[in-house]
Amino acid sequence: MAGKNYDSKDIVVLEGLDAVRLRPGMYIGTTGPKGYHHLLWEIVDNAIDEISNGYGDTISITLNKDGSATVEDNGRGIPVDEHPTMHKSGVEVVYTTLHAGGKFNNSNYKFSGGLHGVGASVTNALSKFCNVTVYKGGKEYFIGFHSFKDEKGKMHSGVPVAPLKMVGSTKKTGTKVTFLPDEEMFGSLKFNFETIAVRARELAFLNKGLRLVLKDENDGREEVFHYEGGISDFVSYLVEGKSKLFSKPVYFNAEEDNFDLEVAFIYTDSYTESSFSFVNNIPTIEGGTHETGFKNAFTKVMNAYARSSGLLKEKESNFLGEDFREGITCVINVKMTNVQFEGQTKTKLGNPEARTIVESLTTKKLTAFFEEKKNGTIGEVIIGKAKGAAKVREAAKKAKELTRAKNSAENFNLVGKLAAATSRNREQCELFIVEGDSAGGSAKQGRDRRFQAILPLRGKPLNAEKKRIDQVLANEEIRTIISALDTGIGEDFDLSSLRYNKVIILSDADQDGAHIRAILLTFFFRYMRELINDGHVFVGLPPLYKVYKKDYTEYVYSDEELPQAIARVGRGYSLQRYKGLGEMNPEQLWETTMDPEKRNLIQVSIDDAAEAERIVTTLMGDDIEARKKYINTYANFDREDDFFKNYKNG
Ligand code: 28G
Repeated sequence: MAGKNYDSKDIVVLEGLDAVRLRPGMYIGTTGPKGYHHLLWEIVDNAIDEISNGYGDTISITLNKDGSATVEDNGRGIPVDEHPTMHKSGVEVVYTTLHAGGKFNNSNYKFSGGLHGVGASVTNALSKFCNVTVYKGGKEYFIGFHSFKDEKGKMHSGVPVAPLKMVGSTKKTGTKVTFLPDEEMFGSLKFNFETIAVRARELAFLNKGLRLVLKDENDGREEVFHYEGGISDFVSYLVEGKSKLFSKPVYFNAEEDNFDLEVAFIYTDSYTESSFSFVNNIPTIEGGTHETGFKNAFTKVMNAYARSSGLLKEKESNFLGEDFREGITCVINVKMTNVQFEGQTKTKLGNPEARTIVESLTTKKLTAFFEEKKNGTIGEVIIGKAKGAAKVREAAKKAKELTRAKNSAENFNLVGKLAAATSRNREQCELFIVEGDSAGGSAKQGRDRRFQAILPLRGKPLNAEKKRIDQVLANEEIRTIISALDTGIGEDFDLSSLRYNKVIILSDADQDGAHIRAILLTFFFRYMRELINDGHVFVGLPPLYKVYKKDYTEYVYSDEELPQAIARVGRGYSLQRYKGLGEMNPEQLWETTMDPEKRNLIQVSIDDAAEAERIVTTLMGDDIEARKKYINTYANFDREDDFFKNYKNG
């Protein structure tokens, strides 16, 4: 490091690639689907870095027929000349040098300079093969890596097959990488087009102008993600199909010594806030200093505007930040160096300077925005929304206190519908929320009362998406659920008070049942999100058919399985189609849907908060056309969805 003194932070310890196979969790978190796709994102990240630096504009991701993936960019191409001390080509250095401890202990490795490309070696280490082609200076170069066991059975990870070789001439520049995750590490996992598309779209939103082409050679599918509007387009995408309070998102960007800020927001007629923030393309799910800085500035600027425009009188008190954020859909995008992540899932930005910089840049840009006369109506719309929110805030406070008063006579009555479990051991207790009184009755009789509690729902619970919190809490079905779980809601939510380890939604396998399920999930998503994030929410799958003969019965849970089941039962079978849970007697309900040994549960998860938000608002919002379109494109919503993770015999 010329012209610079070494200090301890510059010393990086290097390890062999075999370390990655010994402790994959250290480097990719898990060897499940997330970790599998992580191998791809490590490579794509490097391509994005190159393009962010101003070289090239296009990245293609191709899923090949042999299960491998190819990533190609049109940047400068990874350096091919010999590394001064390691005596290998730059490419080989990038693909075989591992930085000790792994990225999961060292989340600020990017945008910190000098470590460009550290993740590629992790992908190489966990791949069966990894082929790299570099187009540079009129030449095409190739190097292949592979992982294998030697005669003694010892593993060798990511070893070059031969040194980098010049293989031809070319006019283009860039890098192309093809790799196959090793089934030795990942079993039979495969790349998932949808999973990749969601993240690719997000990356295209976050990196304005970037063109991301996603192809699947297995079925010819191709999608191109390219947004000249960047996060402004992201916000429009998130509110697609919802009623907006003004036509296009407010957008601003600003920078200050090595710190880039970009913000876009719009308002809809909903009553909830949906903000998403990112740092260096990584979602900061737990928020952090950048979000705080933005919120502080936003509240200050809006209150100042409300005063100066006369919409807030002298004797009236300021609006709260939450008043201004009712109905907002907002994306905050930060690029900075030396990132520090904190929090339970390391998705909270900790850098104190991010708060002050975002706060001052936002204040400056937003103030200027509202000083422009043509933007006045937007300010007025936001303040109008805040006025309504502030009014309801007081009423809601009272309603909330009511649900918290655990011993009140009213709550006692509500919980009266609940058939409680006898066990006091919360770890093993389950709550079934069951559609309809008759199914509720069967569930009460069929259950194992030691650990299973039943809460029958009479009518449809209220759609939380369309209501303010005071109305949500006025709904009896919802209040019953809140009382039964005992966690409180919203900001008061306390997971440690949860009475049931599993909360299982049981509704009919028809449109009405799907609607009730969606309403309940929306409620949990809005007011008890941690319940979902911590893995407590499940959807129970009742059977669709019973195929039987005198002495033999099979229950069938999907249309696809029906022909095989019929074949297994054989000649002379009878077929019963279940239209609802209510058609099953208590024993059947236990056997097919409630018995932990036999039942099928889907664990509800939120893999991608922004996409989940879109699904929830699209499905539960007002725009019926958009909802129909969504349901038609994702026709399998009923049984399996990206939103749900299949979870057998949970
Ligand atoms: C297609 C799949 C993934 C990349 C570049 C370009 C440069 C680079 C990448 O440098 C720093 C230097 C040698 C190890 C930088 C090219 C400066 C000048 C680059 C990619 C560290 C890495 N010319 N494009 N890395 N090296 N694309 N796409 O990985 O010693 S990585």
